[in-house]
Amino acid sequence: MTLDAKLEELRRGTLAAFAAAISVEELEEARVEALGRKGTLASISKDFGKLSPEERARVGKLLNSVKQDLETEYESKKLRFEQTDLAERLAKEWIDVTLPAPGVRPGSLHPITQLQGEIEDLFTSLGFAVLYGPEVETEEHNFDALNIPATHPARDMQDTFWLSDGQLLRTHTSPVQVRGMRTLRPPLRMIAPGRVFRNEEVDASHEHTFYQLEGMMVDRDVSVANLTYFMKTLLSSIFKREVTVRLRPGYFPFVEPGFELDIRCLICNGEGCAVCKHSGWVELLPCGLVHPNVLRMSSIDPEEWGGFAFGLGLTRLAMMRYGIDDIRQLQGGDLRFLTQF
Ligand code: FA5
Repeated sequence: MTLDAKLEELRRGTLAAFAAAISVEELEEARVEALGRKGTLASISKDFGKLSPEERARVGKLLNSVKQDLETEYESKKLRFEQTDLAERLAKEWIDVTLPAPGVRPGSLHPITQLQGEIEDLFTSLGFAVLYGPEVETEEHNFDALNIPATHPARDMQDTFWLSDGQLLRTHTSPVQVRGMRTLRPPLRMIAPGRVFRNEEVDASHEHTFYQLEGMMVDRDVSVANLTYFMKTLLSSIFKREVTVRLRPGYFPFVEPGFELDIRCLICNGEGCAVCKHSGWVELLPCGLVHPNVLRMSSIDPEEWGGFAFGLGLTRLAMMRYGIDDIRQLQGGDLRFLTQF
């Protein structure tokens, strides 16, 4: 076989081997075999001495072109292997930097707990004690001692979960007023945050289990002016902005006179939405002056002492404060939602 033929054979054979290589190792093997120090090209070169000077120049050109072709093809295939390899590694090592870091995630307080803490701090600074009554209550504390005897139609206002032993799940935090009056004795200032239960149809603003915060002050010469002062102080501290409020007459057997303090809906700015039932107002804070019968039933003389009381809807207040348009979000325990606060 002539040297020309051997060189053409080497070019064809090696290009085919490069094309067939499925790994860098195979590619390298084919390169060493063709272009290595002891490779085919090196051994062909040994026969150069036998050629005439003209032939040597011609075949030398051919040899250089074969060598260059093979080296170029080798480099480009090697580069392709490296790129594929890199792409695979990147795909494998890809990380989502928006995912939470592994390990223990820090907990956070439920928005209602945060709000409760703030109100406790505020009222403590105003000289109020913080009381926590039981969730399972007696009928006497929840109703009778609050001027709601068994036959009173006001019992129907709070559809109650009764227990088989005659006790009940408290329907409001007002029974803690009774416990407070009986243990602290006047003059007294107390608040009582806690969970309450009603047999309610659940919707965007009603839950069967929700939170209230009761407040009570019993002293000499307590008037609606004192009540208004504390309510304004409370709302401006919570909302840290101007809120529009209105006082309506409201009926609760344990206060006289009784009021409903509504705030203009902060979800829709009063335009109407599911939370305010399209009225523009949200009922937040029933309140009033303590009924003389209630004082009497806790052995406090209404001739000497008077008081005010309020029952804040803590869950609804959290909705207004954080712009939450469905009460079920607060009760659902979904951490994706709750950890935003
Ligand atoms: C009472 O529970 C009275 N004990 C409040 C009171 C205390 C009046 C002291 C006077 C003096 P009412 O049923 O309106 O009242 O509930 C008080 C607040 O709890 C409401 O204004 C509302 O914000 C909230 N609330 C009532 N029902 C629900 C419910 N199903 N889901 C969420 N919040 C509710």
